[in-house]
Amino acid sequence: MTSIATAVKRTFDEMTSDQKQADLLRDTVDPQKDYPSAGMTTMHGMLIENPETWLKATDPKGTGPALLEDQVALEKIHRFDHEPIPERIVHARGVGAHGHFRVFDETAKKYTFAPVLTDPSRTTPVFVRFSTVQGPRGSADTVRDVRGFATKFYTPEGNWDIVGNNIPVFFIQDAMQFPDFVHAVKPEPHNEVPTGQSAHNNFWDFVSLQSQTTHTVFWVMSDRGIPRSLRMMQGFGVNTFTLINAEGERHFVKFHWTPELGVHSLVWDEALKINGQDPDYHRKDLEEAIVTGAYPKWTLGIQVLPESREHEFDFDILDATKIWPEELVPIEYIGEMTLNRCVDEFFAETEQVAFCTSHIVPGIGFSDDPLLQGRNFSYLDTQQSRLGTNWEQLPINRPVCPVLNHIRDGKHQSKITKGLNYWPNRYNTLPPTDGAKGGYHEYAQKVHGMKLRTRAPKFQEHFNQTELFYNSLSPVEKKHLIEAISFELDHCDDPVVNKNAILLLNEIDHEVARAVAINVGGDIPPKPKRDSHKKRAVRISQMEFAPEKPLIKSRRIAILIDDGFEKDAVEGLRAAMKLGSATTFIIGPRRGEISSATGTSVMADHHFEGQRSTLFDALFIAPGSGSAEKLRNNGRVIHWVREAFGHCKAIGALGEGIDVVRKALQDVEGVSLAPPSGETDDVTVSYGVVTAPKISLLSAATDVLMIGS
Ligand code: HDD
Repeated sequence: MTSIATAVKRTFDEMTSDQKQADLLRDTVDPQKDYPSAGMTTMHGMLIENPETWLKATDPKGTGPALLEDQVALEKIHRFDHEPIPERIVHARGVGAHGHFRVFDETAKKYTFAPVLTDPSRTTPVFVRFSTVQGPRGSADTVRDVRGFATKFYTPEGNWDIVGNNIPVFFIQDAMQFPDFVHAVKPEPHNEVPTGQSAHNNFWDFVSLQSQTTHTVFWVMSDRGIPRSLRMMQGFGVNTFTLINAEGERHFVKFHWTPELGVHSLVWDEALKINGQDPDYHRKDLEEAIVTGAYPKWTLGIQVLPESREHEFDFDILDATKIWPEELVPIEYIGEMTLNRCVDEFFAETEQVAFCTSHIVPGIGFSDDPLLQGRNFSYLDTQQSRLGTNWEQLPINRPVCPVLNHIRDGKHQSKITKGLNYWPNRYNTLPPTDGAKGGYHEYAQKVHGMKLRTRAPKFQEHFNQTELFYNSLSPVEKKHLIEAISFELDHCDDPVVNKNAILLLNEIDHEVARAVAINVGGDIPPKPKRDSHKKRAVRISQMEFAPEKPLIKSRRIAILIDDGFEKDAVEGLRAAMKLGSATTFIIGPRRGEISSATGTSVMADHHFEGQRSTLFDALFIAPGSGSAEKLRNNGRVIHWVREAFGHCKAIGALGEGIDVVRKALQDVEGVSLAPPSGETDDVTVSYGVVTAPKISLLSAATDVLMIGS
């Protein structure tokens, strides 16, 4: 058997500059590599003779009762029975990845002395977990929901967690209401329906009675609630935190993650279909991007306000249902995060990772945001019940710096600490560290007041920013929002709920209320008393997040072929797409070799029935008369093209492939299938024209078709 020493050696050989990865390797075992000739053992290390058959009291025929004395069998079954741990009460379904964070320069030094935000020579390892909120662990990825975006920075000063979402505001202002809100959005208690959806009576009942929820409800009902990819969404810390600089001054701060690829969404019909076609769509998308080297990236931005400006606005800056509009408080972009490594084992890493808003490092502080104050308790508490007392010792959770204190024992204690377990002690071991030497020094905030269960006056206003959000959307985004609310209310069969919801919508925008009422058969409310302010804000519409230089990086392009296709055209397209870091997939009549017109063949990645157009960003129909003829007469292929067209995807075709598109779309009103004039080296991918690297093959062709928006 290969010795433990070999495993240890591998650990050190494989150490990387990523401190956290090196740390995790201490606990990572790869039996195939580390113990190639070892045999299976019990949990106490004894070699097992037969892991397949329970010990029996047999008769000569080999049958007989199983014996309870079989310790190997008992251990196997016992450990299996105890595999599940409580799933997260919210954000149960998630996917995680490793990466790193680096600041560009010392911009943030004005505000904080935290090296993670100010030292450009530092590379901080991170672990990010994305999640949906409502559904259980086994629910689908593309449901309409808020997405969690939680980041753990492993810094030498301790772990720092930003436990954020892809939406900058939250449903409620005070943590005391969280259990009610979660009970309302979760499946209804009598029948545990619906899974992964907010389209039900209880959710809309709660929100229609709580106008503070409207701002976030509008964000979720917009296209933000159905992201195309976890890599194409923003992240927000949501709560207001504070930064403390070397001079001891405090600033309020909001954290923003902005994706390199822009902000993109599915259309609702796609989202619904993908839920069934590939419930793991977002998980696989993240893995595919990392494995193919199209590493997801976000810049970290901060919105900062000195203490002196706290009361300057018509909203309270500590109210988590409000944004700080960028016109009022511009964002400073200070660093970049890259995700570049998938997990080795889902349970040990993604399931056991535990985030806490209370995990901060010197130079960063909390604020009196009442939602944050409650969160700081809840996360700590929930990890105890999910993972047990010593959850911070789990490899994915432990910091890269030493953890030294007099806290001891508890279930599953895995550290053996020598010496005394109390402070003060006669040896002066582990003395407290002064703020000047790096100890966490609490900011001397002035506190005075009465003990009251109350909310600050500006917390009472709930509609201005909801309207601001709606006004700032593009016409198509507004249309989607109205359709989304109409879908949700269609699933609420209690007339009281519908009536209240429509009345609440009316407070925000009469036209929205009217349109929804017509769709769901409700009464059209009279014009509201509140005067609309008609204001708009920048960078609310996701259309405003297109990258400066459009990208096709990581986009999935399906190339439809059949026997007799033109191989040069397909290979040329694939090469060109690869240059732009897009991924191409050959879809054919079978998953196997497909012969080209010249006799050579290519392997199809999938067959027409194995995948659907919904799973790709663009389609290309290969030229070649034999291929086109078969494709044209294949109902499923015609459906691929029509469906992709319906979802506003780019469709490209060359030569005879154009006839396939022509046939699929012949009866679609307003579609002109004339080849485009002029430049032909533009490749259009959904949600924006994207210039691909010059595709000489396409340019040289006489007959080229590109449709898309
Ligand atoms: Fe929370 C999980 C984000 C309000 C209580 N929350 C959780 C996760 C994210 C958020 C991303 C998943 C973390 C992971 O991947 O493990 N939560 C938010 C945001 C909020 C918010 C952005 C508003 C600003 N949460 C919030 C409140 C409470 C909680 C007000 C309770 C008072 N949240 C929890 C929790 C969870 C959680 C019950 C479940 C699992 C966990 O913590 O680790 O404690």
